[in-house]
Amino acid sequence: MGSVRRSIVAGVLAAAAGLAAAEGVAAIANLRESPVVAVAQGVIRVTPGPIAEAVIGWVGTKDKPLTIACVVVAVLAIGALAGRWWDGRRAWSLGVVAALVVGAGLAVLSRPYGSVGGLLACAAAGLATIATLSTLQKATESEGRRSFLRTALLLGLGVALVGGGSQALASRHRRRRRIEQLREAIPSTAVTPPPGVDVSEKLSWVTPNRDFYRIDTALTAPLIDPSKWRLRIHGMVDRELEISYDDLVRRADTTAWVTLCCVSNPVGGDLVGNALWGGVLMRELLEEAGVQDDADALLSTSEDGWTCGTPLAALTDGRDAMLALTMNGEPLPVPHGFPVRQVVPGLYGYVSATKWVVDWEVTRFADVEAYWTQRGWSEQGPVKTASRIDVPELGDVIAPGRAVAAGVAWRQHVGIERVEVRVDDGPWQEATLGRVPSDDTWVQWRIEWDAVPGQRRLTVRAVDAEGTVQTAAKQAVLPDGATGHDSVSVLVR
Ligand SMILES: Nc1nc2c(c(=O)[nH]1)N[C@H]1C(S)=C(S)[C@@H](COP(=O)(O)O)O[C@H]1N2
Ligand SMILES: [Mo]
Repeated sequence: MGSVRRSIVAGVLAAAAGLAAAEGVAAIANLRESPVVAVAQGVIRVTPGPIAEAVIGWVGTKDKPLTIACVVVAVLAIGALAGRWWDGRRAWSLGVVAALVVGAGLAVLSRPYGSVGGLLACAAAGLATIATLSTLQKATESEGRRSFLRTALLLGLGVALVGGGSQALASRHRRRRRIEQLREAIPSTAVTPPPGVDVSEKLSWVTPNRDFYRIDTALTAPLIDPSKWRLRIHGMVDRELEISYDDLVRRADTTAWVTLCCVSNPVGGDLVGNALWGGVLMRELLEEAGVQDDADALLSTSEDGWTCGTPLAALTDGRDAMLALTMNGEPLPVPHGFPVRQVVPGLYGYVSATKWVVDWEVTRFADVEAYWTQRGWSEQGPVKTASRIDVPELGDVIAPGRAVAAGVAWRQHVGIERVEVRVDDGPWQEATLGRVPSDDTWVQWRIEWDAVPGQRRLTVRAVDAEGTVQTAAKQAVLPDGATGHDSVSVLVR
């Protein structure tokens, strides 16, 4: 191995040793997240909205592991640089390592639970990196190439052991099991959908919890013990309140079917789901706190520091805006906000559906900016009319004759009056609609059409309960939700 390559290998190995040391300290100190995760969260936080959007559009919900992998690769690459400069430009090399440590330290401090332990883990990473570089250099100097390889292998083994061991030991895994046990101890109830909602055996009007889309900025879902959970209500209120989980359980008297969707859902996309939510109406708590006249916004914050601005009007106008404790009869799954989240019919999730919510500040839109608003998304996020074709699917080959098309349409809290489908550029034909318990859910549609041989394109559009026809104008998801008609091409043969 030439000396250049050797120095790069040494640098990568040293960076890996640093990562392993950081994980080790994080595990021993019971840190909630290691510096790597803190840095990855920092990356997510500073990523501009359009880029975040493009990445989610591209890799979907694999964005989380991908972000962590990018951070690890970047650290190893920077390590390679430090290794390259170790002989000859020592000061530069040390500078690179120091910059990495300081950067990670800042990321740790920027987290809502940044701690001394996190800083120690960063320092340990720096020390391990430098120690590895100097050990490898000494090995090479005293005995040459063979010794370098032997030492590098031994160090590599050590890194793998420490890194792997600390992952296994990490308190997060134990804590996850404990919170999961607490969650499972909460009774569930079986839920049956209202009659007539399903119009096709290929569709499910209820989205089972395990299939429900998940979108959030948390690399690791917050693990909250319900007995320790509190919601603090403050700001422009007559009385500050602090609510416990037991308070909510005692008061929980509302259930409602509500379809939740993401502003990042592209036309035809699946970032939308329908569930029965159970909990406490938000307006009851707001009334108890006494909202002052000139307030117009609720800024809610999650346990991991994500923020959301919701118009107070939507929370107090009588709709089923809820602090939800249950989802389809079960306590909320951890990734969906256990123990408590918000659900507000008619608004996209980013302006309404705070998961792991712990803080309510009654305020004014003029005075605050929430997480996604800071990144270019619209301040207000009413759901736009949307419709989707689920049957047939793209690329399906269909026999000529009578064929079935089916899907869903939604405009929560306004309702869908009609769904129309056309084949190629033919006339719009009215589909049959499934029943719905309220205007707050999606509605299924179904239609039979004459499949004539050839390549055929089906297009769908909805008309909302106000009589407005869903626009064909294509708009991207930024800044306030996509528009345009969903269509699917199939071969009839
Ligand atoms: N704490 C927290 N809550 C959050 C988010 C988040 O990033 N963090 N994302 C919101 C967005 S953008 C959407 S679309 C919904 C998604 O809820 P789900 O993951 O349960 O489907 O949660 C909302 N609540
Ligand atoms: Mo979203």
